Amino acid sequence: NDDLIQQMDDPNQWAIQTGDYKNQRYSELDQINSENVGDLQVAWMFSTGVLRGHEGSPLVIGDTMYVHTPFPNTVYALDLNENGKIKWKYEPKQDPEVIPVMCCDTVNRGVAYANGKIFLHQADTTVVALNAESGEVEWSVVNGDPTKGETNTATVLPVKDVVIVGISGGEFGVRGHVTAYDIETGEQKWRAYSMGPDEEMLVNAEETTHLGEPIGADSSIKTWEGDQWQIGGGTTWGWYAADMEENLFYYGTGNPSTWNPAQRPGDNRWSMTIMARDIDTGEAKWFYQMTPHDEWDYDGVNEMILTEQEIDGEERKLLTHFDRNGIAYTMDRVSGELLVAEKYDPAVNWTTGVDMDPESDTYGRPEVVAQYSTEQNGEDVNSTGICPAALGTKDQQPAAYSPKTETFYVPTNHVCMDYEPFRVAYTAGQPYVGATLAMYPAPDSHGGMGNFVAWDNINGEIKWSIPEQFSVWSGALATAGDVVFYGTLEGYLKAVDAETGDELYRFKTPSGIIGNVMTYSFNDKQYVGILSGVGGWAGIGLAAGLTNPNDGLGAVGGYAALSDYTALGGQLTVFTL
Ligand code: PQQ
Repeated sequence: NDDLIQQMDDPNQWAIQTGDYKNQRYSELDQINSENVGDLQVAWMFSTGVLRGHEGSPLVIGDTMYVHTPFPNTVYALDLNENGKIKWKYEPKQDPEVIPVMCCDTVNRGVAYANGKIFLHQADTTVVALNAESGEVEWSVVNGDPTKGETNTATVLPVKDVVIVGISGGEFGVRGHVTAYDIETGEQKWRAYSMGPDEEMLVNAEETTHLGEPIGADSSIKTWEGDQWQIGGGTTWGWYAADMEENLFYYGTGNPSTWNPAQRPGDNRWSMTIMARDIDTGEAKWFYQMTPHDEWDYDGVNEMILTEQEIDGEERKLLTHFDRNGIAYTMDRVSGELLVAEKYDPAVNWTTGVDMDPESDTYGRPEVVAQYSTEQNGEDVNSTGICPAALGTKDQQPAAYSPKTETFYVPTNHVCMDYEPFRVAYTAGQPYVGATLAMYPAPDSHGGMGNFVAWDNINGEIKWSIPEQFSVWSGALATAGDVVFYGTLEGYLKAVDAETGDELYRFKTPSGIIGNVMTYSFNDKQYVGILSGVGGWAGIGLAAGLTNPNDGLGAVGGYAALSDYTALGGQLTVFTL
């Protein structure tokens, strides 16, 4: 896909949600830098007309900015020549019945661009290709069935001649999959399930590996009781990365369904797994299951950040992943070898760490601390004080990487939980959760529920950490100007020094920020853009008007104080010097 690659290589554009195929969220622009970022001013604002959680970011292609909204997933094309005058608007007609089957707010992580088209993956799983100039629908295809709890919140990955798309619904017993559609026609090219029979997973018993060993025949169904894999979760609602040289794309799979682990004995493969697959065929090259037989809802879908760095004196192609389970993994992305696995929040207590001895029977597995298990010998156990909470040390909010500082900038949660599993029966389209949760700040944190962490992925160490009152639910941006940006749930856009973490700028936007900071340049002037609009899982109390502390899968109580700081809104703020 030469058009998209050209746009991604041009730092004046913001052509893909993740910054580039490597998910680095790094910009070469340096007009705004650590010396002058304190002088930022608001250039213009735009109200999206929608009030729930605004994730993702706008794209900029040439003189046009593309802005999306949560459900109903309106897309605006804005003219940068006229401070955001509306060129066209696309308003999908979607059945509001999809709203109650979205687990964690009606968010959408943004549109994608390629070959003169804007791709929108709607909440109801309709994938639409819009003409980027006119907004006309060029093709549309339906990827799932909301009456069975299949929905979408993720962006799509346009790569080569396909768009690769995922699916949500792990809280409804949806069996996850990734699907490739032809970029020009929408025709389905292949689909790979996260679990089930080998042919449906697009795996090869001898050639697909797990930590260097072939996975063998029936690697998934052997790890489930009966046909539970058919409602096994492992949904694919996170971010996707691609390495064109290796012809591979990377993503992670979500929690096994139900949240009650006693109900699904076994390792529940391949939920909670990093997957490397061939872009053309979908065939799996390697897997790594981070949390076998999950007992805490630590979905493995967070972004995979691709870098080339020296490790043990050797230049390698790496993949770094900050998992919900509180461990940051550094892997060789060609072979799938595990190189580093360390906690990126010292509060993490459910595991003592990952077995790094390749000779050991439990190589690559986290050692679970019995006290924080939610199941013993097939029986439910109520556990208290588990860190992190189900929303993880980090959720979908993507980190950034600066090749200048060789540092990862990680928005994190610092939240713990009580977890009470209960028996649940599967009914299509009904919640299949099976646990009651309470969430609260980690005990050592003086009430702080988040940190903005600078991470060294080679040594597996925190460089510095900025405490935040609430979880940092916004995606970070690093720039060649040695500035790192992120948003806060109270609504601040913050800029910090890439080396020291010293705060250089803050501005309070009209609503809490769960969007991702982006930057672009137009007529030789650098701009920074951010969507405000509180919501997502952390902000679900405000977004959906819930007040019972256990509602919103336990998040309502944990984040109750947010309503003292911010209220609903949906707006884009664009800054410049
Ligand atoms: N979505 C958010 C958010 O946007 O704030 C947070 C979460 C989701 C989670 O923590 C989830 O576990 C989650 N799980 C699924 C799933 O299992 O299918 C989907 C989603 C989603 O689509 O947003 C979330």
